[in-house]
Amino acid sequence: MTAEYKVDGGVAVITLNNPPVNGLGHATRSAIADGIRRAEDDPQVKAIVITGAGKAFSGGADIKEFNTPKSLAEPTLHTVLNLLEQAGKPVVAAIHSVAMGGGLELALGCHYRVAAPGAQIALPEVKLGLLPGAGGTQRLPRVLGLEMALNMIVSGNPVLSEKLAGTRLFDQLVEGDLLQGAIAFANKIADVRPLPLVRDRKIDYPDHEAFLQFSRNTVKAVAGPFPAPLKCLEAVAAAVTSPSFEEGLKVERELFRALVQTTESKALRHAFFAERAASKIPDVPDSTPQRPIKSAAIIGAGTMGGGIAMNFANAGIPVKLLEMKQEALDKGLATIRKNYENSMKKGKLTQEKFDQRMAAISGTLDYNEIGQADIVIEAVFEDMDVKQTVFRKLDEVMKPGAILASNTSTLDLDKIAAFTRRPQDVIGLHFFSPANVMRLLEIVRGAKTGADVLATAMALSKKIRKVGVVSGVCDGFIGNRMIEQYSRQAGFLLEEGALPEQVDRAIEKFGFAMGPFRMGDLAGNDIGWYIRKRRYIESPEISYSKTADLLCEMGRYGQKTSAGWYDYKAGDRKPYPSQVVNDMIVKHSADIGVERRKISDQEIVERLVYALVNEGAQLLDEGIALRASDIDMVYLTGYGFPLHRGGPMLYADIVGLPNVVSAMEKFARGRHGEAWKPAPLLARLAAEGKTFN
Ligand code: T1G
Repeated sequence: MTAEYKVDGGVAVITLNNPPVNGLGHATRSAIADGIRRAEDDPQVKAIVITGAGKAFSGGADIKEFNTPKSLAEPTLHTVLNLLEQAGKPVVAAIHSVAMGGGLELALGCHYRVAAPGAQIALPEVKLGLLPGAGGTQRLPRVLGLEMALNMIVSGNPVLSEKLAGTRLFDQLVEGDLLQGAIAFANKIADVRPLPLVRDRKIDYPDHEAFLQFSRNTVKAVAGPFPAPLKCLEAVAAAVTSPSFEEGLKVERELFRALVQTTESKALRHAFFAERAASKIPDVPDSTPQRPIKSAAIIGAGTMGGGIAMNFANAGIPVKLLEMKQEALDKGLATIRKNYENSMKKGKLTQEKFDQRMAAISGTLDYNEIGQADIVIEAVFEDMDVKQTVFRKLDEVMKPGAILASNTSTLDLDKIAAFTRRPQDVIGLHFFSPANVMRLLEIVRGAKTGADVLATAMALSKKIRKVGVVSGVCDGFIGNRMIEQYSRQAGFLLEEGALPEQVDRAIEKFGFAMGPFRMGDLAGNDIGWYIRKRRYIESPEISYSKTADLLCEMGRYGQKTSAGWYDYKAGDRKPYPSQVVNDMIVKHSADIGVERRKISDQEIVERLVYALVNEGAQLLDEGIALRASDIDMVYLTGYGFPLHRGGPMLYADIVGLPNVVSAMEKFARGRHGEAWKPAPLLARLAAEGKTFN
């Protein structure tokens, strides 16, 4: 049973005990129902207290049960709530730490609620593409009022229990021992009748229609592709417009059922679990010892080095930046200061935090001053000779046990580790620009990287608020290896008839934050050019469109040269289609004898996204990526893949792998068809009617 029952004096105590957060799974719901029945049948019992063991009162419905028969098996949460409201003895919820979703709804079905301060109170279902499906949209407005309840439900954000102390949500705030306080409260109200029910309370809000209409417009404006926020609003509206509580509950149930089936909700639930699954490394258990990270050093104070340093300062870890020349160091520190000043101007950073963070960052020109750092991250030029010089030096100066990390985005980490006498201490920490903003951190595991170094890096990623995803060593790791195939298709599409603005518009309509050509202009087209030049030598068999090279030969590197795939005007980052570039593209098609044709947006999206899916499957086959959901996390947090589609691999699952493979077979009959050979895993899963996730 995942709830304990004991009687303390005349009070029955039901303690939820379903680690890690007392998710209201079927076994827990059954145990609560049993506890209520036992308490009802015991004449010694005058009152009932429900509380949670461990780190939560309850984190809500057990989302691991969603879309499985268990989530609908009796007793459902509705049934448990009916048992609570029909009990003949008072039930007191004793809340601490976390009361979220179904957990808060459970408490709202009790007659009374007492809380410890500091508890996170929320109905976060909207963040999973859902709405509170166990009466939360009907009961919360009855204790907090229409506006506060609507804000909490549409935003899904937690509010601390002490902030709600003065409302009807909590009958008492308990300092000190919560259970003792709750039992004392239960004894005090044991004989009070009638038993108060939240459902019987009225919501008085004069002219609620005007407020609801205003709220609808506001929510519509910010909901984007997600249906849940507006459905949340309609459910809360039903609390004030329905003729009875039961009617309102019916509206909530219908809206919930509609949402739980949406692909947007499946995508959000998938992302929720994918983020947590990514921190699990199969052969590195949670018990693996970690190395303490109390200080850091960064080699290189450029864009990446500065951004990386900010992550450490933000997490309160002192960090020292090393540069070769004073002016480069000064420039790097000045850039960091400016970034923090901008955040302060936007009200995102207090002066106190600004001072703390700036105090945590220092600079030096002397390698000997960084020797005692627990971790050093190299963020210098992407060239193996430069990496060799730096890692040889680090091997000399860093204390034994220091972690030596490289921020390399494509180079062979095993080669870099071999520049040192301590390959077990070497790891890749691939940040994404801007490093202080992008949440993705590819943690590149070298052949010799120690398990403790890996465990430390994963824990560090959480501490600096990144999503750490483990990658094996290959050219481009996970993200860049896949974007390579995406970029190849983008180039071929130009040769066959599309223009940059059509490709970007099509994929941005699909939901990408930015299409490949706008992205190239932002990141710098010369970066890809430099990598392709290396590729032409290393892997001459791989064909690329020449358009990107021709563009660079025209000196059009992108925004940094005020001209790239698009034209730019001074002081304006808006991309304008470029006649010069489009003429170059059309001429190039003629030069290579390709007859341009009209290409549909659908073909553009399929070729760009399925190129990612196929390479992702290849990465799984090779063991570079541990799981499909890791690949989805890489794309959701590092490449602007639309969250409402859940990542390339989930998107392929939802489209259906056989459909993906048949589209690829069509492309395989076209130009550069060799690029469309299905990865063995993809072909196998499609043939077996299975999915990646
Ligand atoms: N069900 C099952 N497992 C859950 C869970 C849940 N509701 N919430 C968290 N976990 C797991 C999580 O996967 C991880 O597992 C571990 O707990 C620690 O989580 C009817 C239908 C509660 C604030 O949306 O916001 O109720 O990786 O790393 O930082 O209306 O988890 O260890 O194996 O996040 O301390 C609504 C979601 C559900 C709450 C704790 N509830 N959870 O944060 O730990 S829908 C939520 C959170 C619902 C009803 C509807 C956070 C947390 P593992 P963690 P944390």
